[in-house]
Amino acid sequence: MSLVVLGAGVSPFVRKVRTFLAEKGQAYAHEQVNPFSPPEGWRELSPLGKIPVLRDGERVINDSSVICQYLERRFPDPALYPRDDYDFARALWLEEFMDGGFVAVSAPKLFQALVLRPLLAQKPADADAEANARKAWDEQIAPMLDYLERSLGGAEFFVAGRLSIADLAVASPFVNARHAGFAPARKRWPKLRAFLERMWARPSFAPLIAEEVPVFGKRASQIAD
Ligand SMILES: N[C@@H](CCC(=O)N[C@@H](CS)C(=O)NCC(=O)O)C(=O)O
Repeated sequence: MSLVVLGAGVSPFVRKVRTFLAEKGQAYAHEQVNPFSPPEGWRELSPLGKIPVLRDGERVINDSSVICQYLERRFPDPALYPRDDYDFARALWLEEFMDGGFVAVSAPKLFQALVLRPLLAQKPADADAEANARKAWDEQIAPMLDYLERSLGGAEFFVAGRLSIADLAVASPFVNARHAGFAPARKRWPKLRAFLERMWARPSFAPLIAEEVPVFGKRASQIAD
């Protein structure tokens, strides 16, 4: 297989690349790599030590955003970046909003605190971690959800009425929030919640989520409507 995605499947960035490849209809191999306990020689493939890495034959590409742009040029159909200049910029911005904004808060305060650390320690999250996560959701994340709700409006997709990198970049990190027991409440963010459910049901997302749930997704049943 000439395309290989390296990185733990539960990473929102790895998931972004895998759903991107699935939406392109491209077959690939996936190799689990834990960036905190990497295989020998990992830094030669990933100079910053991060996942994902894409191998395309002898070529090595780093960073999920760079990888997706590479894949777009390598496999132009179906296009997953808008053609119009402004739409293109909006799609890139939404990707950055999620990667640099949403993930920067939700990864440490929700997923790592409530799912990863308890898994590694083999004991449930303590009351402080629960309270910190709730506070982060209410104070830091809720305004981001308001922004996403407004940006989506009544549309099916975030940009230009069709699936793009923006939709994959938004839907992927919310899977980790879901694993941690958080999703936008239907009452306050109805459009965003319905969008996420549509995206997670797509053939690009559904099998990946199904793979992850038995290990990481036990708290998802706590999600209120
Ligand atoms: N901008 C990078 C971010 C990748 C990233 O932060 N990955 C995390 C896992 S979700 C990682 O590899 N962390 C290990 C580390 O920072 O040492 C991308 O989009 O690929």
